[in-house]
Amino acid sequence: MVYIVGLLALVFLILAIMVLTRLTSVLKGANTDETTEENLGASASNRVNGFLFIAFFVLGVVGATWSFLHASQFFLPEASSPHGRHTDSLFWLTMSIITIAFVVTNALLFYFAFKYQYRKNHRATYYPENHKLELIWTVIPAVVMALLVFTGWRAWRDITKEAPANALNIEIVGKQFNWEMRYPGVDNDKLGNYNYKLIDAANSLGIDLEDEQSFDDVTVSSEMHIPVNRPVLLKIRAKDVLHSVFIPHMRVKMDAVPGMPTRFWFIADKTTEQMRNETGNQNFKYEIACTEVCGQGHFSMRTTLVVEDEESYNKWMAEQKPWLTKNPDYLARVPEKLKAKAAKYVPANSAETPSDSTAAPVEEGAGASPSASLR
Ligand SMILES: [Cu+2]
Repeated sequence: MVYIVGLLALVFLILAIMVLTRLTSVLKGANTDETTEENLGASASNRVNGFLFIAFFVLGVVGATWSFLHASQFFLPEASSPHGRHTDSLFWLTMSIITIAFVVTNALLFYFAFKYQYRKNHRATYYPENHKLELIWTVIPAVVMALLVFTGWRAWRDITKEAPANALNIEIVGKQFNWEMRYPGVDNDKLGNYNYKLIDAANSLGIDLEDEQSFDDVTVSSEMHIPVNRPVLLKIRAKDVLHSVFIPHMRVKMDAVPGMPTRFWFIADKTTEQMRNETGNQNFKYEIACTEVCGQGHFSMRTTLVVEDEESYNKWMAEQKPWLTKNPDYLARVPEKLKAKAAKYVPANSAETPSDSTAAPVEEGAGASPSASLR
């Protein structure tokens, strides 16, 4: 690789020197005698260069068109959310405008290089300024750009503003190298508080058990389930380094930043099943991936999003056990006045231990979990 770069650098250096020596000889010729042999040579090569400019432009347009059509197989799949379709329309609007502007300005650039090539006895017109022209090419792009930025800002505001009241709040936490999700549970639709200081081997999300909303919270790390046609608010966090939540079909993409919670709300309007029928691919799965290179295992940081009807979602949710149920030792962390409420989530046999011997819950738990020594 280094050799190729070095070789290319050498080739370009030689080319640059050749161009410079030619240029100085042409300039010298123009200054002294216009009919020298060298100058006539320059005129012929100008003609060749003029045609090359046109050829370069035509080849460039053909190449760019081919590359675009060839790459279309790698474009994002059809969107499965209203926000996604809106983003797509904004993207293609911007793309069309800049493509037209790019082709027109470059066509003129190359055409003028051809048209105004050196010709004997041909003098350039002195044309210092045209205010009207300058006004047109300043104001029109400025207005178009402002409109594009404004519509883009509105789309951004739509996904970051307050989610609708019936939104399902799901916390998604990135860490090296997987995603963990927390659901508000079946008994209330609120996520309990968290605190990074409470993170330990079992409580990987730092769930705060002093908040009674936490008791029924459910954690999942295999796949994310969401109901179709219902707003979903993702509350995004990261535990170690930067990650980024990317759900291509939903056009959801938001950084997960340690210490700075981010959010994104969207509505999925096609179930996984619907997509399987539409695409004819019975193995179709919505993907949640990380799009921030976050370390050696980054490539594996992906999970599946299951979009299903409300009924199957509720059924799936009912099958999940609250985090506290799976970690009964943590009942010791619940403040005394809330213990009765929390006990509901703890299996009967393990619930007895901490409540019967409140004097020594720490010792009881110490053997079972590394967390019990805290608080
Ligand atoms: Cu990553």
